[in-house]
Amino acid sequence: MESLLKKWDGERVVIQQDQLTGAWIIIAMHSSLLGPASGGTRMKSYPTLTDAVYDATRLAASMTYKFAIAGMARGGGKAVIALPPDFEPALRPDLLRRYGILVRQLGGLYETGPDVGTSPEDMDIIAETGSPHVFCQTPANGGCGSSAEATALGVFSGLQAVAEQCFGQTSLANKRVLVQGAGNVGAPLIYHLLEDQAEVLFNDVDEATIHHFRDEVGLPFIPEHKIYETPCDIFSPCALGGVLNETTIPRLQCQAVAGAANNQLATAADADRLHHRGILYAPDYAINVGGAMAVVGIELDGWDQQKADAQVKTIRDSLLTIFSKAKTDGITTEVAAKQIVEARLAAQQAATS
Ligand code: PPY
Repeated sequence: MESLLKKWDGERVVIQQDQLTGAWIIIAMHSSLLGPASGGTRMKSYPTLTDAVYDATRLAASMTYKFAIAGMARGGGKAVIALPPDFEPALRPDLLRRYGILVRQLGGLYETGPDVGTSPEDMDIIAETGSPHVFCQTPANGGCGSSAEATALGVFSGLQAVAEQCFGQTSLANKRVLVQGAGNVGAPLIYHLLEDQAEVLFNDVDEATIHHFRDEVGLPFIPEHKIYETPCDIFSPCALGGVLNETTIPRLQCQAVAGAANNQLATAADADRLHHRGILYAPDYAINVGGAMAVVGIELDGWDQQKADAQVKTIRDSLLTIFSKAKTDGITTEVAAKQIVEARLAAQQAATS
């Protein structure tokens, strides 16, 4: 844990044990340079506390990069509520309220929203004690609700950039896209792709989701063990992170990887592995920022839906800029995106110091 925190370049981490449930609450605040550290609350079980802290710190750094690449005045943060394996669901609302108290005590240093394992309904509960630092409450509570549709629209716009870069076409028509994870973001993404005449293949682990897309929509279902070697034009990871690693990358049979999942690369070296295989990679934080953009724009800057959609669609241009910089400079897309982010952070640092 000590070496993990020493290596991390963020500002602070707050760790609190919830005595009544045995859950650990970890709030990682990576950067407040562009604005208050903001990002969702992930709620799940982890093998160890160190795994949970690792996830929170890495995800918080991604939020800094997301907001910076999208030109939003927000900093990066993320919270993890690491549940004990035998967690009793009836204790969940009170756990969320105690978490809300901690968020409010931080006084705006960290602002939260939904992530894997939490919903707009959970944000309503957190806001009972954590208000006003809670995004994405339900519309009934005055919030903008789920950001999944906006994330999917942004990923779709990113896929259009990939189609332009790789295949010289502005639509996804006739391109074979394998979507890994047809959940909150993957499902609306699949519908955008179908509307654009793409050929969609999918994988999921949830029986009802598999039934829907395989039997009702009629899409080919790719089982878990065949995902990485299934030939496709674009592989789109929309489930959990770490799927691009030294064992999966050599198996890929695609021209590009572009999807919604956070932290898709297991390590920094995996960007080089993709590059050496000639596979175009859309940096995850650049392509999946649509939800965060829409939420912040709508709830803080008063954007209407039309404005939010238009802004989210600028992800296409942002990716084309990254692809072109990578090509010109002979660097990976991951490094190109990182350089753009670092230049923006450095400019802000210079302006404020
Ligand atoms: C993400 O994009 O991963 C988020 O965490 C979205 C978000 C953005 C701002 C506040 C809360 C959640």
